[in-house]
Amino acid sequence: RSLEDDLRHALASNQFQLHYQPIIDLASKDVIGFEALLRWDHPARGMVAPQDFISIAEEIGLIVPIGAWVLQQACHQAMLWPDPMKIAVNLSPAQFRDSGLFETVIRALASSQLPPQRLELEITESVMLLDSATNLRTLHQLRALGVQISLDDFGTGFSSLSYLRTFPLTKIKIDRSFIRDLGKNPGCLAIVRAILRLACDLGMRTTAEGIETDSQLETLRFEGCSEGQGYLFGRPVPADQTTLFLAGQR
Ligand code: G
Ligand code: G
Ligand code: MN
Ligand code: NA
Repeated sequence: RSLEDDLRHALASNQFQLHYQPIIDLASKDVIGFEALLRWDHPARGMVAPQDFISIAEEIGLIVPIGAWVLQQACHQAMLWPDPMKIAVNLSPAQFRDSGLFETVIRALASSQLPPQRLELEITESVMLLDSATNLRTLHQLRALGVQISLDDFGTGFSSLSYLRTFPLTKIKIDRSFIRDLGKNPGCLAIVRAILRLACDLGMRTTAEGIETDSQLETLRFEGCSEGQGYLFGRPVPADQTTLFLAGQR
């Protein structure tokens, strides 16, 4: 059977799991939340990575029910962490093409009782480029609830900077390609500085993705980046291991 056929049965067969990667406040080094990352435990192939199935799920419309499951699961998990620990959930542009996205978020918040301020939705630049009027309205509705909106993988897409002003974003996540070469390539430092300055002046928080070394961490703290994520702090782990990150503090 094809991966596509298997994907159609994966949700009902409970083959999806969420892993959680810690997000750190760079000033205090406290864990302030986690990003939920989808995993598919395929009965024959083992763990299938998101890049190998998300695009298929998008093409055949399955990302809508899968995305709804992710939101439910992530919000319920976040309720097991101390308030105000946050949960970040990735949204695919295809979920915006479905008119039920706002209702889906409302349902996940209502059934979990998670305060909306503790939910961060990660969107990519393509959400601002395509159907931007409709998506802008949906994002304003979500912001009005108190839900936070992060722009993921920033710097790699094709959007214009003017979207940063028009869209109700609360955070910019700097793509890990800029962090990787921070110490080697002076151009990367220049770009990271410019993004941090821009985000600060627009009143947004910043997360640096893919921090792997102490030297990257120190540079980003010095430059005023608010939050960080990466293997230096922790890899994505199953839900039951998130408490280990939290036990270490307070
Ligand atoms: O851990 P990593 O390989 O998990 O994730 C790879 C990519 O898959 C990330 O860029 C992320 O945006 C995407 N991704 C992970 N989980 C989800 C999810 O629940 N929904 C969507 N739409 N994308 C996800
Ligand atoms: O695009 P998004 O940021 O949502 O994807 C997160 C992806 O980045 C996941 O695949 C996750 O496993 C990966 N990731 C997280 N931290 C690091 C890191 O420090 N180094 C590298 N190479 N990948 C990372
Ligand atoms: Mn992300
Ligand atoms: Na990213």
